[in-house]
Amino acid sequence: MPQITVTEHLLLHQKESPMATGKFTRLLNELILSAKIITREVNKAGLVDVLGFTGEINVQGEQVRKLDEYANSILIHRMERAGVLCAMASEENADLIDIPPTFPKGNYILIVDPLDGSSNIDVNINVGTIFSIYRRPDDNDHSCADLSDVLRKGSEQVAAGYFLYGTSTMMVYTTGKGVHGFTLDPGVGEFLLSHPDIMTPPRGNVYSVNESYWNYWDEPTQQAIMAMKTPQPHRRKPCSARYVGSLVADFHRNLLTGGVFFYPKDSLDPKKPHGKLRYLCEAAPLAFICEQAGGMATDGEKRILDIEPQTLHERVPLFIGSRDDMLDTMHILNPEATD
Ligand code: P6P
Repeated sequence: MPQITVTEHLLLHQKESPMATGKFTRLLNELILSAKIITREVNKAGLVDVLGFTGEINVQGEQVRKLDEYANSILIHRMERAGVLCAMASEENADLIDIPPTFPKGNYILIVDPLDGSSNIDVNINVGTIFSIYRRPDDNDHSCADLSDVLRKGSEQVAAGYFLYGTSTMMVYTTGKGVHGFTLDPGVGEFLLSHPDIMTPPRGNVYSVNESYWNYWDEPTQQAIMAMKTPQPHRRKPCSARYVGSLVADFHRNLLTGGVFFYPKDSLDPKKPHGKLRYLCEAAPLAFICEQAGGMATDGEKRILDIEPQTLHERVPLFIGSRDDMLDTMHILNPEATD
């Protein structure tokens, strides 16, 4: 495969993608630099004092780990001065992150989950950074951005992607013109094209869900999961259960080899009536990628990308993955719905 960097790939497709303006390329390059810095820290975790907790609790009510905070600070530091954003949001920050007046602004809005799956860091299991990019509706509006610029349907994203810190560091992203994967060559220090035009298989033999919540789910949800582990006309054997506990790792495996990931709402659990995953920094970007790769993503009733969030950290149930497996799942969850 030719050694094409992300930037070269973006420029190669510039004519197809109105997104690939100089500002957008700069935004992506700053994200890539942030990921390289985060990779360096993740790869030496355990050797230096970046494991464990900071002692703080984030807006999600979760204990903040040192690498969570480190990744968040790197992303904010690099992105706020890049001159491409009018606003930024992070899973780690309760409110919108304003761009300091000392820095030039742009028209893009960046939403990140700085280090998803961070509970796995201390045991050396893959973690990832998820990003979602919107463009301000009015290019000529240079006022400070507010929540109305950020609380947008996922279908309005101009780009989305993730970095996966694992056996190698990968970047997977879309600008609405297909999904492309790049692998970091540490020797060169560049992300090189390794997975062009990713299409997810229409069916897989894997399902990812945390079945410890079985008793909290309603019956249609239980039936949908039972169907994955029961032989079907199209599948003699039950699917294999694969659940890493890192959304990016489970999503990436299913994207490449086929399968579905479910994080249903807990009908009987007051703590998670809308599930655990966040719409803006997790469900919407992964849904954009999944649909671009030929898959499907819903909240169990509606297409994820059609949902308009009302709050910055809104949570949604997530059913996402291979198209035909998802159509079967949706039929079980909503038998009366027309296809
Ligand atoms: P549970 C990590 O905290 C995360 O947000 C996702 O990466 C992961 O898929 C999910 O939560 C795991 O949640 O409830 O199964 O432990």
